[in-house]
Amino acid sequence: MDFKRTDFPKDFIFGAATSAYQIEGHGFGGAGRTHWDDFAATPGNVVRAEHGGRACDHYHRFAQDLDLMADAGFDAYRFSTSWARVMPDGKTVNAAGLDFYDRLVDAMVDRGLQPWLTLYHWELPSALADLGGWRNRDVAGWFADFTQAILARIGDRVHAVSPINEPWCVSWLSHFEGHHAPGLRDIRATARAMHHVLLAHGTAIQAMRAMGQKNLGGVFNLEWSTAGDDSDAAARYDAIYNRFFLGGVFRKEYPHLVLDGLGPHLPDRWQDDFDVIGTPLDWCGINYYTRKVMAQGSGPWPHLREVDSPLPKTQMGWDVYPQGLQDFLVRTARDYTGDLPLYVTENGMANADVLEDGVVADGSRIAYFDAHLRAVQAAIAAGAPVQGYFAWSLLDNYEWSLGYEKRFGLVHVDFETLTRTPKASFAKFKSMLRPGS
Ligand code: IFM
Repeated sequence: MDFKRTDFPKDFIFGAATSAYQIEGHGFGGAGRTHWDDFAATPGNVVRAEHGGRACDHYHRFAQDLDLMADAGFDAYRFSTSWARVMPDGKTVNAAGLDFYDRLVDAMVDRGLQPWLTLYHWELPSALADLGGWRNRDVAGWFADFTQAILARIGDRVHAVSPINEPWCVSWLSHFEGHHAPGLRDIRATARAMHHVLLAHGTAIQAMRAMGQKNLGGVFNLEWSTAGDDSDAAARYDAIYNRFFLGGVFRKEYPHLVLDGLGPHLPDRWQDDFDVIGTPLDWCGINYYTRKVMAQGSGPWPHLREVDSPLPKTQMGWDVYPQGLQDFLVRTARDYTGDLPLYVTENGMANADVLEDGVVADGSRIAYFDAHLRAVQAAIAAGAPVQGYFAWSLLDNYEWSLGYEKRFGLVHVDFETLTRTPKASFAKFKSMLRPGS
């Protein structure tokens, strides 16, 4: 990973990303209960029933964490705001919550870091989950109110905004597979959540446009699917995971391979919502980690079966497949976004890191970043308008249902003492971004 800034286009930005519930410490500052607290409290849902109550204590240590961002020479910090911190019951403002994000954004600006805001990264207030959460169409209006409350306070200083991180995770992973809060396995709930998450995205974009907010985008997690047989299973997986969300936002259509299963369960007159869902954006963010090999399965729709793959794996058990990032960047521009700027808004790997004598030698993570940054260069050479790259994540943090065991950070966190130790991968970014420092 021996890049120079000049190996990337002029004005290409480098950043690192985090999210509120994963690092802040939700027990502090008057934040309300979230559906992740409920999910984690149910035995068996989360490794060791771990939750985000303290996490990395970023709530109190954010200055130190942003010093690390600046020390590495990053241009931008992608962070999120917790709905339940700002509105503990989902609707009423907690002044301490807004004050926290005000201080946080000031601290970014003071250090010369562009604040890249994600409004929602998964901590739905429990009070709204009780009203049906993402299954309830009213979520779009509640989310617009939250959006306005945040932007009225910090919108003057944020550089870019996206409403919702990874709509596939908010809907399919959480309502069909049951692996994330609220832990449902229900096709009807899934269809509604998938549609409503896009409706909420578009409603928030319109609310922000009305406030004069600039530089608005959407962030999609994409996972490549390789055919494991000669059926259309890989295309079905691709349609559910990737093309449903990109298609709704950029083409105002859902793929027929998804409608085959979800069509009967979508809300009435769903087609009428496409003008809101497809409200034009200023950029598109792609979160990319891995691929899967998919074949025809024998279970109910979507009849999918994952096939073992020979590729090297990360600590998550995910294939290392940088070609997928290159192909997604090129394909997204070609099929969905045209000349719109693309950003890799998350990319990174979990690794079983060991801290020894103050050093974390995470060579496999360095190799992962190296290969994926080369994939970005190849996509740019092929004409994809990629303008930035954010590593996931600045800190080791709460990896949702996998608790604190999976380490994605550039900076090691000791979850007993909360000591931060920059890893070798952090040093690599620093030598690229601040040569000779
Ligand atoms: O930790 C998550 C993050 O919250 C969303 N994108 C994927 C990361 C790794 O699983």
